[in-house]
Amino acid sequence: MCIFPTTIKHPRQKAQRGSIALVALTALVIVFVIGLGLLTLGSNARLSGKRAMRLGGAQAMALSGVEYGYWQRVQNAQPLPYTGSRSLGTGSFAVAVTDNSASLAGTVKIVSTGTQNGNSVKLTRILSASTPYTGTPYTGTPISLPVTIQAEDYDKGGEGVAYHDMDATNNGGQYRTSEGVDIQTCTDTGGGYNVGWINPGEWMKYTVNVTTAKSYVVTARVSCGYAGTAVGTFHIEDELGNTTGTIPVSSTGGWQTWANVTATIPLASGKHVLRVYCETGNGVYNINYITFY
Ligand SMILES: [Ca+2]
Ligand SMILES: [Ca+2]
Repeated sequence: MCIFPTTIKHPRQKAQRGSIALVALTALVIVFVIGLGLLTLGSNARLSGKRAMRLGGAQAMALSGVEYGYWQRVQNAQPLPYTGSRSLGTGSFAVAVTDNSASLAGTVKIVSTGTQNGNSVKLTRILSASTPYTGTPYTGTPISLPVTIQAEDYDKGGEGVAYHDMDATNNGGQYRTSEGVDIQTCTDTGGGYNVGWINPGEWMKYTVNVTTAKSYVVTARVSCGYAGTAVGTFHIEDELGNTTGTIPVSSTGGWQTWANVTATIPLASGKHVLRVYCETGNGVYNINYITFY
């Protein structure tokens, strides 16, 4: 019977072998071992779970540092070697990115080290450096945060690079008429334009420069003309992925009736490429602008 880990042994089991009342004692021993085994197994599982949880958290944070280093090098085109640090939750991780020519050409070696809850973590990863981000800021200069970003001022670089849109036509016919993002005239306070006809899986990127590292309050100026309970959702990503979490948009009473929805996004200082990503809702909402303060 092998229902217990092979490492669990009871010291009395050997001592009691060969006893006259073999059958009775064996039965007793079996019952005892089962009890002890269950206790030991449960205790080990709890301890392992706690250790795994703590170490897993630290490793995840170190991994985030690695991803950050990779992004700084590849997406943000930092020259090598790159060294930096990344604050993540309660931990801070040093990141070093160097050429990995010693092993494989066209790859970078990233080492992330830090501590969390007393655990020292060092993570080394080799990643390909073959896909740098080629989009550029709409005005030619990264948008400096804190600031208001107009939705229609997404980066230059075209479909699949600076944005993704389901069709190549600008269905609103305004502002950037040769591109696929759908832009129309906006009658919200301040005028200008808004992005509309937004479908799940569509996205826009914005190259920003963060001068003050902090958790920014994100306020998106949105509208939704559906009268019912239709709800669309989107989120904003940085190099570490979905950072704001899902932001829902419900009816505002009209396609040019505007309201604010808010979230938060922690950003380290330096250059970032933010991506506004539509999760759900076929043309359910418009976006005029998004503020980061
Ligand atoms: Ca379109
Ligand atoms: Ca706008």
